[in-house]
This record gives sequence, structure tokens and C-alpha cells, in this order.
Amino acid sequence: HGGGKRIRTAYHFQPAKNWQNDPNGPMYHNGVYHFFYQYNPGGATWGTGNLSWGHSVSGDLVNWLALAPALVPGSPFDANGCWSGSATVLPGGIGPAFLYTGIDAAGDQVQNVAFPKDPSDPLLRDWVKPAYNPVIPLPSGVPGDSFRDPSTAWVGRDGLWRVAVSAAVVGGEGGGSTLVYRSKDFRRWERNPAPLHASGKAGMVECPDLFPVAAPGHEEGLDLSSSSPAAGAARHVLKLSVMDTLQDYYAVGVYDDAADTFTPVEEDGEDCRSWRRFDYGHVYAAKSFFDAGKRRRVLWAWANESDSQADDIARGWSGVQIFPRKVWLDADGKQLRQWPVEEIETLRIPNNRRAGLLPGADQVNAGGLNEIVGVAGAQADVEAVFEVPALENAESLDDDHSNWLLDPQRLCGEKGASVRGGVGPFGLLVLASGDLHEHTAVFFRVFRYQGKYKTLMCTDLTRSSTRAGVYKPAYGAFVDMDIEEHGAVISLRTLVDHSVVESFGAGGRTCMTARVYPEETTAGNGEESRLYVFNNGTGAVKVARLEAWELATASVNVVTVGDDGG
Ligand code: DQQ
Repeated sequence: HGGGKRIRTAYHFQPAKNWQNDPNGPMYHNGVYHFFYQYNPGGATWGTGNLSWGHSVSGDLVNWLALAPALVPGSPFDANGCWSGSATVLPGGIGPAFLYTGIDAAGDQVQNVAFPKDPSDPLLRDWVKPAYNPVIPLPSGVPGDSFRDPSTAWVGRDGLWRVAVSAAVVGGEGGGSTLVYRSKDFRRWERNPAPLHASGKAGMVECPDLFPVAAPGHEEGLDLSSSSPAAGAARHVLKLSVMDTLQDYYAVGVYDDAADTFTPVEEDGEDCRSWRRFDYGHVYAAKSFFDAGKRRRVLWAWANESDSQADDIARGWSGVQIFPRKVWLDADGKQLRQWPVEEIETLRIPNNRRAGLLPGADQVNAGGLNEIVGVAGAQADVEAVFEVPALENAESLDDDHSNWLLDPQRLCGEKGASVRGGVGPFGLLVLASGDLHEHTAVFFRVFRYQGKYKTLMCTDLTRSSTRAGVYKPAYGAFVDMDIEEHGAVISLRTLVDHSVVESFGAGGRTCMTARVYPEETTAGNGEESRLYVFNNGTGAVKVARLEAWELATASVNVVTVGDDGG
């Protein structure tokens, strides 16, 4: 299974070759977007000792130029690897700074700073690691392998800098702590006795991301440093990545900027594993930044491979990033909304390649399957709005199945796309071969529970590839939106990109990213991937809107700019 070409993405961020994992230090500075990422220049596997910060720049978050790695291991304080961290844009013309984790010569995790060699270089090509590193050595009571991933730093009302760092603290608060350090000068840091948050039972948590959000329903982003609660941030969001479950969890909460603590607004929020998820599919180590150009908050996250390491080595690369998403607080004040940044529309191949349903196909009958004609579906952007004429047909969850409410992923597994339902399953089949032998199904299924409707969203990979030995689960989550209150209407947007199926349910309330490895389509055997609308419920569903575009291939790290200025 070479497959490397067939499954390589056309517009999701990837380096030209080799391994990538976490997004690191994304930022917008002087009109340029910078993206850094955990990178192994030596091959397609993680390779601890080699981990560097890959670096690319962009004017539009779509097309990227590759630069030389910004950080490579080699100093005493990062001799064994430059692990994850963040960028902070410092005021007063100093420019940006990195805080990152070094694996030092003794193998311990310590926090370091780095600065651009020439802050006036628009591409910020060269980075300097001061000899006074580490700025935060391993604290006592924290094992050497459990202290890492500094967040973007922010200034408090007292003028001091703060940074959040993950640590497994022995005893006391226990396991998954997120510590806060404060500093006057970005160099000498002192630990605050209280952690920002501690999920004692969660084990090691990683890659903390704290950010402010505007008032519920307002889409503009806020800068972490100028958004103390006093300065008008409605709420803050804390995201933590849990090593044990390999999932990212977030909570909307109250950040107390005097005590430097964070408290979720929803109940039962002590353990972060009960929080909401940015993505109910397959992403990890998400990190956001404030885009001062468009005044929005933008989120990145790593979506790793789910075939085998041997496959990664054979094709010479591993790992993609989600397409950058704008994030904001939903009108309900509890959940985030996420949406691909609008620049994706520049990839939509003009009009003639915009697809649709054939006339009369805007109703999908029970058992129906209507093809979306006019685009090649291997790299596509599909937006659909569904309307359910008869919600009362919904299956009931009241009896023996109510325990499934706790386990939507299992529910999607047991009631996959081919299991006939009441209201749904209805949605999209993507990356489908002509005979439907292979396809990935993204769909909704509505249930009735205690007099209310509950909408399940699934991405069912069980038929996504004829290959054995790749992970083909059904991902699932309940959509936190009352479909009845919304006039029995629900939207679905899906980005298809060869081996990525990234979906946004109900206007970005529930997101799901899957990695898939189709064998029969996407140019492999000369057969085009097809797109369908399907309905496997008992009543018809109306397609109130359907727009699909073939997307052009972006220029992602095809061009490398050398550090000789060439
Ligand atoms: N990946 C990095 C660590 C981080 C982990 C190392 C999360 O800094 O904790 O590549 O995926």
C-alpha cells in the first residue's frame, strides 16, 4: 500500500515530508501568519530526540511557504528535543517570543524562551535561544517526564506576565495540573501556589490553551493579554489535552485574574474528561491564536494517521492539521462554535465546478440516495441544510436504550448509516466509489427522549476503506441544539480532502474530523470519488439547501524559502 499520493491532502496543512504532530506557536505578526509544528526532520515517525519546530508562513492561512525549522535541539537545555510551546507577541517593538519545552541533557523537561534574531525580518526566519535558559527549571515534586507545553503568555492587571504549564504534581492537587508562573521580565518566573486548574484523576494533561471569548453569540476574537475579565472578556475557555484518552477537552468558565484560577461554568467540571470537545473525531493538542488582522480567534489541531507506522514510513510522512477554524462562544454561553476560516472560499473552483442535486432531487425519500453531480469529490466543500417534515417519527430512547445517552460513540457504532431509523440516519456519503463499496457516512439521527428530541451526529468509517488493518470506528456526539426549536432544520458542512473528512454539524456546534484511507477512489484506480445525500429513515427529508464545490489544490509547503534569503 504505497497510497502516499492518493491520500496526501490538497489543502490541509502538511510539511513536504516527514513527521508532524502538535501545532506550536501559531501567530499573526506584521501581516504574516506563522505556523510552527512539532516536526521530525529525520523521518516519518515521532523520534523523540529529533523533535524540532517546523516553520511555515502564509498571507491567507491557505497557501504556505516552508522555511527552515525555527528551533532544533542542541543546546544543553534542549539537547534531547524541542517539544511543544507557544508564541506571545510582546509589546514595545520587542516582537514575538517563544516559550517551549526542552528535553535537557539529563532528559528532564524544562521551559525555555527564544526570540527572533532580527525582529524586523518579515519572515522571522532565525530564532535565538538565550544561554540563560531554562527560564523555568523542573520544580520539585514534579517528575522529569511530566512538565511541559507552556501556553501563550498574558499580562495581568498588575502588569505581570503569566504562563500556564502542564505538570503531573505528586501528591496535593495530584495528576493533571495546569500550573501558572508569573514574571516581570519574561525571564524570571515564579510559580503561583494555586494551579489554574487540576484534574487530579485525569493523569498527565498536556498543551493547555487559555483564551477569552466575547459575549455569547458574538463572533469577534479577543487578545488574551488585553482581556482580563475587568476589561470585558465575557468568559474564558480552557482546553486541555489528556494523554490517557488522547482527546482534547474544553470548558467555558470564569478566569479569576487575581487568583489565577479557572472555574468551569457548567456543573461537574472538576475532571476535565467530562468537559466538551472541540472535535468528536480524531484530533489532539489543539492550539488557538488571536488573529489581530481579522480580529478573530483561530484554532489549529493535529489529526494523526490511523493506518500503521509501517504505512507512514513507506510513504515518508505522517500527520496533518485540521483546516484552521474560527472559534467563538455560542449564544447559549456554554459551547463554542467553530467554522473553517472564510479564506477557504478562495479555493472554490468557480461556478462551473459548483455542484448540486439534479432537479427534483431536493427531497430524499426513505431509503433514498441522491447523487451530488458536477464535482470530483476527493477535495470538496459541501454545505447542506436538511429539513425534517415529521419529527414525530423519531425513534425512542426512553426504554432500555437510555444508557446510550451516555455513550453516543457506541450509539453511532450500533446504529450506523445502514441501520434503518425513524428520523434519519440522513446526511452525506463522501469519498464514495461508484458501487458504494467504499464510502464514509456523515449523518444525523434524531431520537425522542422524555418528551424532547435529541440529535445524534455520526461519522461512520466502517465502510470507508476496503483495506484491513486501518482504524474504522464510528465517531459520535449529541448535538447541543434543540432541533424542534430550530424549526426541524439542521445544517451540515463537510470538508473532504483525500484522507480527511472534517465535518461541522449544526453551524459548527458539533465538529468531527476523521482520517480515512479509501482504496478504490481519489485517483487511485482512475475512479472519481462521488458525493451523495442519503436518507435511511422512514420518512422523507427535505434538502433545503445544497451547495458543493470542488476545491483547488492549495500551495502547501511546495515552495521552500532558504535561510540565505533566497
Ligand atoms: N507532544 C509534544 C509534547 C506534548 C505532546 C511532543 C502532545 O510537548 O505534550 O511532541 O502531543
